[in-house]
Amino acid sequence: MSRFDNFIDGEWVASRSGRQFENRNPADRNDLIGLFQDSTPDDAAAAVAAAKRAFAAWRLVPAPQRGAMLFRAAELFAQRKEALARDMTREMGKVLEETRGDVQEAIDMTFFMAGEGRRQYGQTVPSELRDKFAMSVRQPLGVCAAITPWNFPVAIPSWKVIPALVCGNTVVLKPASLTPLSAVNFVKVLHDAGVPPGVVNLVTGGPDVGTALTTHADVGIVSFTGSSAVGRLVNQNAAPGFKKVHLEMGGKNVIIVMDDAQLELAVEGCLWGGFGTTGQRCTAASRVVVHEAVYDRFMQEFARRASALRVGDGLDPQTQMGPLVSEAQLQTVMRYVEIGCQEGATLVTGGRRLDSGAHARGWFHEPTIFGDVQPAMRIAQEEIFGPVVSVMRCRSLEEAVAIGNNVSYGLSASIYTRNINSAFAAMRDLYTGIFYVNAPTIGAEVHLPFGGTKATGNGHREAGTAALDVFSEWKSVYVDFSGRLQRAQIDTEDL
Ligand code: UN1
Repeated sequence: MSRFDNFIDGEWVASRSGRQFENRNPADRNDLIGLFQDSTPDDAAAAVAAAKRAFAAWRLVPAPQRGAMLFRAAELFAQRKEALARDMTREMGKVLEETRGDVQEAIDMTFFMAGEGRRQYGQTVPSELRDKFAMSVRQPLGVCAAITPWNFPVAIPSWKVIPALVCGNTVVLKPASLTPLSAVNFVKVLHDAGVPPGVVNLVTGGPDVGTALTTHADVGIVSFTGSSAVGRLVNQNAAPGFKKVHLEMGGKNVIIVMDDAQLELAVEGCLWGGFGTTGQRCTAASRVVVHEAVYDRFMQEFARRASALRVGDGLDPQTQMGPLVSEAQLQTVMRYVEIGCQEGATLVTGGRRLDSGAHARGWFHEPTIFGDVQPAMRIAQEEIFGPVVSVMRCRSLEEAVAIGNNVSYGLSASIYTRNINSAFAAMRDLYTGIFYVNAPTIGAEVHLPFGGTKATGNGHREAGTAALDVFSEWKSVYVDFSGRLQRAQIDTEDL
């Protein structure tokens, strides 16, 4: 039986609780992956203390040297890609092709951010006074608590930890309890790349650990990805201490299919956007709005293709869609299928749990499509985080955009059309953080900002150079070399 420890101050250590929790394969609950530390607030405090001590030296390591370490980490991620992907599929279920993509995202992010070691540009501006120099520089915030979800268990830690490090912060990572192995693998890469003890710490466990981190006086910034409900708690916990808080939360993303769309392409996009990662993405295309002129043709093909998807163990190369991550997630999906039926939507395909034969040991569900969905229905409003797509009709672009915007979330949206005017109008009018033309709502690249509006986020963006704004703050610096007191706004020279 493998037992995995926390990583604090460069050492693998057991929790003070003496307790562990199990990590099991969602495709086969008989497959016990290992035991992980069920940590306490004390463990979290020890990790914060280590990170605080390490910050004193880490902030002074020249940023290009921090970047050089991260270039090594990127190479190690690339070397270990296959092993990390296999571990990830085994612990959270998505198919191997996608877990390879998840690791690739971390590789890309790490190479990109390593380069920021030589940039992190500030501004130099002319002073309004003579013999005075004015500029702005980025400075780190101190200890960063990174709280990460199970659906992208290597990629999302990289979105947070890597930019935090290049900016000179130290980190305590608390991964979702469903994917601690990927977090262990992630931290090992950084350790092997030469990141010094205490600079990156890992504490596994439940909500107690999260609360300890988000309320700790020595944590300067919290970066969280997860549900909007938990994000609100994180925000509330962090508010009394005036911590900087970056939140990346739910989505109810829409694909609009216009009457002039390439239908085959739109169907492919909806399949990938709706059922990739078993629908467990914050960017998942869980809503599709189709022009009434092509609705029947679209639906026929979409349903045919969805029902043909092979559902199974993500490690099997034949599998196209893996299990749900946990029994609780499966139950949520089943509950929403019931809700959709009760609300009067048409169950076009799917709708059932798969639990016979090889499926009996895991948390499998059919790819499910509801048609004739009304925009106000719960299945069209609430994030399900599973393989359930709600399809609605529209009569015009304006109506489609209104439906698209009429949800509490605002992460990603897309339009399929061959009309450039429709594409630009939709791009301008859909109030989301990400927008696609003739592509599904998923597939963000690491060098552009990632995040959303409304209940999806709190105004920050990760990835791209926008991440530097999350993980650093500005210091404006004035150097007066006149040798006399010069008073800004007072000693104005007559022109
Ligand atoms: C998420 O859904 O939590 O754009 C992240 C995408 C991926 C990241 C998704 N690159 O779908």
